[in-house]
Amino acid sequence: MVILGAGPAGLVLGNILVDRGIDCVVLERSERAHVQTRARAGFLAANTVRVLERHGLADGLLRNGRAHHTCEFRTEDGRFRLDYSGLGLGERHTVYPQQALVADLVARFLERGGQIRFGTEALAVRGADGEWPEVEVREADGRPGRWRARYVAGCDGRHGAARRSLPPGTARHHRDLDITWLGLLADAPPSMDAVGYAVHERGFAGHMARTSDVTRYYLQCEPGTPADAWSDERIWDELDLRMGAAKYGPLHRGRILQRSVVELESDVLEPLRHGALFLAGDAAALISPSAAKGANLAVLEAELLARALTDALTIGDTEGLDGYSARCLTHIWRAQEFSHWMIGLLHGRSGTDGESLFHNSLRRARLASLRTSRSQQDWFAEHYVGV
Ligand code: RFL
Repeated sequence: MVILGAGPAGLVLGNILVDRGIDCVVLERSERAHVQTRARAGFLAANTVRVLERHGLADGLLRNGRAHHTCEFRTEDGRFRLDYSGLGLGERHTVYPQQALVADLVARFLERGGQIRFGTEALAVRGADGEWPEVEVREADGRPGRWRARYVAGCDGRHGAARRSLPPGTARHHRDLDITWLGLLADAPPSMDAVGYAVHERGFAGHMARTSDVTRYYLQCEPGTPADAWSDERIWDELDLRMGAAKYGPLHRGRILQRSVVELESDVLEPLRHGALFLAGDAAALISPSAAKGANLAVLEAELLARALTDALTIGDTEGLDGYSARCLTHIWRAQEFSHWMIGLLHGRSGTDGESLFHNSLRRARLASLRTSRSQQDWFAEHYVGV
């Protein structure tokens, strides 16, 4: 078995397969130090934690992760909090930085006897419609190479080789939202004990804890804004303004450790199987980070694929592989639906034309329902923390 990519999808898949005695190699373009320090997600859904626990992959997050169950909306009509552990299915998130999870998964995979080829870039998957597909690679020493396997899992993200190797005619459902965020990692403790969502006429601002010393912030900006366009001071002033620091208390400031431009964009490939090539994680579908679903879907899909591959490779039962794409797509589309609902909730429009005014009034009504309707809050909680 060849797995492309050592992110959450590829590493969960690899860990489960190796644990079941299936020989597999992970080909990863980057170096180990890079994948173990790449800060991205942090909010793991209850189901994700259950999957990781089931396969002996949750020691680190159970030891060092922190339970999280409240979000706070700050709007033109005041602020309100939802404790989602008391709503919907009564579940909560575990906050654990994605890079820490990846480091745990790499260590466990190697302990279990798995092989990871860091610095090895997959270039193309050939012959996926045959029995033994091949992956063409550039090895760590720069030389070309080939890996053959009974199956290939494309867990190499949105720009990976798996997507590039799909046959013509693969459907790509795509939506570009024309909304841009600055994704910021601040060397500062969280400023509140909740995820903060500020809906402001100047744009969206978000606050999400990562560790006791590091906090993620998002700041909506004009599309095309370069990551370094704003000074640290301007960033903090703008966050203060949008999050209503004058009214609700100042934010804990600190050095901005990392900044990236996040274009809100979603896509889903269909189907997720092409012969012996299977897609999982961001390679299968890209989901904007507004509802923190990407890493959670990656883990869920990895478990489904691992089960199906184990049945195929150990007892020759291919029913799971045949149903893999349809099963995952059901989860993916539900997550996309909720993520787009969140995008509509969190972003206003700046124009004064009829369309913008209508959008902003709908958004306000949606927030009012969420503030006052228990059934709406239950619905929100179930989808917010679930995958
Ligand atoms: P990854 O993590 O991108 O891993 C793919 C791996 O493949 C490697 N690769 C290749 N290797 C070999 N050959 C090639 N040709 C290759 N091309 C790429 C890459 O180096 C990499 O190591 O994909 P995976 O495993 O599918 O996991 C998906 C998640 O990483 C992603 O969905 C989340 O980070 C999204 N996301 C969030 N998801 C959540 O569930 N909760 C969150 O709170 C959350 N916050 C976020 C996020 C994504 C963000 N960014 C990246 C926009 C916050 C941010 C800022």
